[in-house]
Amino acid sequence: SSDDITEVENYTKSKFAQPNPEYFGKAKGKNIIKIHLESFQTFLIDYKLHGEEVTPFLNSLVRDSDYTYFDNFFHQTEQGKTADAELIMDNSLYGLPQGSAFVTKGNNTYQALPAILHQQGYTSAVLHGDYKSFWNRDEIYKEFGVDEFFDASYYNMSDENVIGYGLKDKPFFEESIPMLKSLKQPFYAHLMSVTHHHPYLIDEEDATIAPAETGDPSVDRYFQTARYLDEALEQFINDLKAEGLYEDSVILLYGDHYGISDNHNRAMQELLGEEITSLKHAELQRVPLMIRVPGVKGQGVNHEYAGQIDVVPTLLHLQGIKAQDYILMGTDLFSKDHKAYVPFRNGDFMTEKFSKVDGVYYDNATKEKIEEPTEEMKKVNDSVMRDLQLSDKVMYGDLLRFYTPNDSWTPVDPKQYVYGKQER
Ligand code: GP9
Ligand code: MN
Repeated sequence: SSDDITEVENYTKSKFAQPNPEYFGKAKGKNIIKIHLESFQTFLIDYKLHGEEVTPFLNSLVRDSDYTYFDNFFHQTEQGKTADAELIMDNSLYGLPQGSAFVTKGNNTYQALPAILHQQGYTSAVLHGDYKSFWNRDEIYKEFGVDEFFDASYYNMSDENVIGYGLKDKPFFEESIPMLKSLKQPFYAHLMSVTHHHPYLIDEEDATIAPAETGDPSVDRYFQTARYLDEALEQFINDLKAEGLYEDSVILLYGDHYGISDNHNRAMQELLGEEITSLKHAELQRVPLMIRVPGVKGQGVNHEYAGQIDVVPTLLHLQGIKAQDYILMGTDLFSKDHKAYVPFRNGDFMTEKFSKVDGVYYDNATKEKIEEPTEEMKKVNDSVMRDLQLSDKVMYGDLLRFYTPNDSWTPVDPKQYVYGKQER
């Protein structure tokens, strides 16, 4: 009911983090190019296999003075995997404890980033080399207000172009360039790679690094598909530059979720040279976040503890849009008031100094279990529970139906959107 949404609104307003004036409005009117790094975990950054960098291009972005790289950024997904990452990163609401909200809450009302940006004159697009109905995208994107969905039907899906779940990353990024050029500017474009996906299949001619040698085949290939993605990205960034689409665009790269589950701890142990305890496994849930804002110097490596939930308020403030008008569970990464705790969907969490993993508190420095949590730990735990509980209330109750962000808000009309090439 509208009482319930008032409770949520009071909460999100109370945890609102004031924007940092050095960043507020700096990306107003700029194109936003958001790049999904499928199954990409942070441990790959600067990792060397057989004495070689696995992802030299992404490593170079970490050192590029235009970029800010968050090395303590975590995914917060559950069973919805990619779809959870998309939901969280476009809505600053959590996925559900079970199943995929994309599927079960695909007809809820949302006030998602594409719709918010639409109010500022933006066109939004998702580009992805799989078919539109996967994860129910073709339904929920309408609720998000995604203007164009370039799914597999727009790409050359011939046999030699496809492996695993869909189109190979190199042809995907290459064929995406004219689609980006066709968009009315400013645009918010979300490009989703897919080759670096379990079980990490790769054609021999695409493999430019030898597999690892743990004897666990999917783990061993994980490095080869990561290298392939890295090469595809380098090509894409070069193409954006050549087409004049790079210079004045925000570039954001993120990992959606882990690629190596805890079924592969033996192999991971061998690769990382340390035991994969429950705490270590939680620490491995880091995924990269890199952001480049034209005209703003990068910070190099930013060590703030943060999660996918924080991306929407960050982007809104870069646009000069007041994030407190919206129901958002995260806080702006560039704000000095950013809330530096990372809830996981099961109620565990991560902070710089301590964490809760499988319900047990740990001291991150000593790696020891903590029998009696401190007041500070209990406070973080309460905030985590509240975030998840109120987000669930919004999702299960479809509460954004009852919420009007501001006077100029026009609710999204899902009937206005049609996706897929054949139907046009
Ligand atoms: C498929 C792709 C994979 O379209 O996004 O989704 P995932 O299995 O990672 O959730
Ligand atoms: Mn995924």
